[in-house]
Amino acid sequence: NEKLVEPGSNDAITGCEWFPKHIKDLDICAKRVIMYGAGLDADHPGFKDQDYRRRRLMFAEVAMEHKHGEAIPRIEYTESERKTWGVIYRKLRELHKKYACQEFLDNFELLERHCGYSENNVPQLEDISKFLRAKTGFRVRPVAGYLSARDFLAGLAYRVFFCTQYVRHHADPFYTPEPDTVHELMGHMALFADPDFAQFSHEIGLASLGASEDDLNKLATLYFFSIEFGLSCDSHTDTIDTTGKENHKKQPYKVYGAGLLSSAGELQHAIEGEPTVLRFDPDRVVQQECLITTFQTAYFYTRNFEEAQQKLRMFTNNMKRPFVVRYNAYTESVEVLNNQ
Ligand code: NLE
Ligand code: FE2
Repeated sequence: NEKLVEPGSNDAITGCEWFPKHIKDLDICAKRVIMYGAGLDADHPGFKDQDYRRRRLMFAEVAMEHKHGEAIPRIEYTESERKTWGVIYRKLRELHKKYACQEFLDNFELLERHCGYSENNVPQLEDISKFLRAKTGFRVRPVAGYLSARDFLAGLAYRVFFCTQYVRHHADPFYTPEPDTVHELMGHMALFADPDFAQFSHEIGLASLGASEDDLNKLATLYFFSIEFGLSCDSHTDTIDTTGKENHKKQPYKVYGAGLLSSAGELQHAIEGEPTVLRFDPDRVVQQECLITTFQTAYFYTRNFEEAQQKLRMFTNNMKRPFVVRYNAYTESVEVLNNQ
């Protein structure tokens, strides 16, 4: 008696597109994988590797069978997977120390202390989920591949982050176009332990519930250029010349975006290369195209997460929805108000 809701279905309560009203409804979102999952595209480095494909099938099954409230199955990673993890871990930790923002570095140390993070061990989602819950109320659950932006962002409204559990193919350790557990664990997890960052993520999620197609795309773009590819810049060193031209060479940016912090290749490109770096102004950000198989050509920065939060709020306040949502943390559900 699985509940299935087709993507694009109308919502009985609001008349807008269906969205989860209770954290348990994320079981529906989690199943609607749109890319990769068990089947791999022909240009994926693991496409011709039969062992890798079999392995991915197993991960897809684990994710598809998972239900809200259950313990996340522990994975016994293979020697090859642990080796890939180790190679990336060593490389990234060096780069993190130079380029990651302080909140990331501090929380990463906690992950090393409490969640089994080390170059010799791929940490388990269940341990991280417990840790994050105690810090900010965030938790993770396994997912088989890419979800639609709508399903993915809905998770954030409930402080739930959908996490892949498989390891990228060993042929390409320093950049992968699809999320994998290295991206989630090395890139995302640390900042979900930061209260301001958690709040920012939660608010993007809430704004996405029942949003119009157009607004949803804008929110997905804001998510992309902050949580995935965001830079920060301490106020003391923030210098913008009067011509309004922002020169990244004057500004020692720090990185907080997970897509950068999990990719040695793109992290170096973002800081040592000469990409365009602009202020995170939502009206400008939403015009930028999200590139998912190549490095970004532009990145956006805020002074800190509080500023990102303020700017996001100004933006979402102007979004039109024929109802108001209120998150109830006691019942882990969303109340729909003033529905017209
Ligand atoms: N490009 C990232 C990496 O190689 O870790 C993954 C990005 C997933 C959105
Ligand atoms: Fe990600």
